[in-house]
Amino acid sequence: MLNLDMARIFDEIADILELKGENPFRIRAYRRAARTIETLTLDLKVIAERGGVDELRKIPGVGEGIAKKIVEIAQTGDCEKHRELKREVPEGLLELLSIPRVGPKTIAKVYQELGIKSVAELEAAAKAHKLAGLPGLGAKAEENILKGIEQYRSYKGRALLSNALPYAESIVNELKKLDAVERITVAGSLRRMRETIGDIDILVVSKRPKEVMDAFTTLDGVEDVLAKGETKSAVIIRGINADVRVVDAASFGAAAHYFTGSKQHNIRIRELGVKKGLKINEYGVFRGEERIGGENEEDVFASVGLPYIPPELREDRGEIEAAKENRIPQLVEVSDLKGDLHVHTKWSDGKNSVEDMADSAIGLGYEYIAVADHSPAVGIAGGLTEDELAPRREEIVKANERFEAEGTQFRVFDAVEVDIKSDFSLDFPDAILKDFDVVVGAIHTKFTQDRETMTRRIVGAMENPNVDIIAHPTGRLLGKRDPYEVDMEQLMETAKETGTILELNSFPDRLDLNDLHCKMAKEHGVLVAISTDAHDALQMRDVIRYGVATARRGWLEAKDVVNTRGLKDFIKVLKG
Ligand code: DGT
Ligand code: CA
Ligand code: CA
Repeated sequence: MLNLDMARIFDEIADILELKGENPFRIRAYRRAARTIETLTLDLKVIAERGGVDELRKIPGVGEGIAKKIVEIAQTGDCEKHRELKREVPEGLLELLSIPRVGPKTIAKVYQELGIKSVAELEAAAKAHKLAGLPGLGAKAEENILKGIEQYRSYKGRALLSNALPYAESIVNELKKLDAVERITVAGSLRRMRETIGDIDILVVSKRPKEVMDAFTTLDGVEDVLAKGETKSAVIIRGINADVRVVDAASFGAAAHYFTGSKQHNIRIRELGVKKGLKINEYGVFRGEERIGGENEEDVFASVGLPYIPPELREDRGEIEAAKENRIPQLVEVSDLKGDLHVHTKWSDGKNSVEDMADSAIGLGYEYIAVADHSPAVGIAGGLTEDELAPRREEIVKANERFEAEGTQFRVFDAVEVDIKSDFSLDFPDAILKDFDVVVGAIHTKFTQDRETMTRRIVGAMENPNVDIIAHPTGRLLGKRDPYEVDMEQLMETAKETGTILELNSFPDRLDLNDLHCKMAKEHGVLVAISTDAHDALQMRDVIRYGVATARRGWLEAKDVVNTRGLKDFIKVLKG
């Protein structure tokens, strides 16, 4: 039982309560618990066993009711409340909740009125215009539902990187404990750190494959064994497909290269091999019958005269040409970062105080953070009112005085995430904006304006000399909301002209800028800020790896990322 499994149970409870139209506060309590649990690094099962309810209640967002359920889940694998709720709703209905643009109220309505309980039934009813007659739904809603279903299908079967990576790491850690395992690596899209993952691919070197496969197919969380053999086994683990292949030591590097992909990259490498009279496949590099390499991945690249290419670049997006010319970038790493330029505190919708966030950042080895709480328009996020600006500023000044007194080289920037409104104005007047150290502009409303209007909103914000950074520039939520229409080329040009930084938001369902946009930014000479948008101190630490992974997929080096600069150099980059 991993923390993530517990989070999944609480999310499902919240889902069902939503379908039943229950009290929003109860629903929010389960969701909050799920989000907290997801990012905990402590093992909840261990805390539950050792400290019980009392110890669990010390975790923020975990009240008595939730704590009791955690103990129950730790002991039995599930809780009665969850089982009881699941009995109340038909199987397919929960799946409908994953469709973007379709809320629980609509689902409850179409179920009660028309008995709809599957995606296919919902689609058929929308196409036959049977929904338009229901109270509160119209032709527009039908159109929206059909679009949502289309979007849902395009993501279906793919997991967010953040959902797959912890499971893959736990599989690798478990299997590593076996004496029978000599070498092990993840491969596939996961090793390339794609934003979504079709399945988890793992490679093992072992002389006793049966032991490895026995262990793999009986791991905690395995829901189904799809295939079990000495060279390949496949399971469904916590809703995600995972395969393990056992290969010979002499083939490990070749197999790692082959199964890491991408397919397009592999094809290019194989063609280079053919030109040199070599056969390159998952077993090794061969000249005629003779194996000339394949134990290590480097062998494969060396056989075609190339230096090692990091997995994140293997998409046939120019990496082979770059390798030929010895231009493979020195990709940015988490340890290069010196600050986080977008975090929230209790002053808006964050969980922690300014000082808590700062202390946590110091623990990460950072030299600065920008606490960028929301502006008033983002009401649901507890946006800052003008009255709150002075006391908040005072708290920030105090924190900075403490660091100075202690001789800690650290600075909290008084920042704001100011809403870029649909009428092109910013949510605070310039007279207020100019007093912030860092201003982060962002769109949170009216995502459906046309491309020209959306572009003008952002360009206008960049042209404001007070705005330093544009947050999550395309507004997408993976699996939930498409990016809004925007002229990215124009954004890049204006960012360059105005010296505006573009954010790469590290939240696993945002990753916005995406990998391709990062590469564009680099080519335009636009600086990228890899920020977390953390709403608590643990998130600040835990989600940054996803942003860095995306930056690496976008070819970014430390010099392309503004928050790799030390405090003094960073200040010089700010406007004004
Ligand atoms: P995914 O799982 O859809 O997120 O993407 P991948 O890239 O992990 O793809 P997957 O799991 O189907 O296969 C793993 C790797 O195996 C893939 O990246 C490249 C390699 N591979 C699979 N099929 C082929 C193929 O037909 N030709 C070549 N050259 N490579 C292949
Ligand atoms: Ca895969
Ligand atoms: Ca696979």
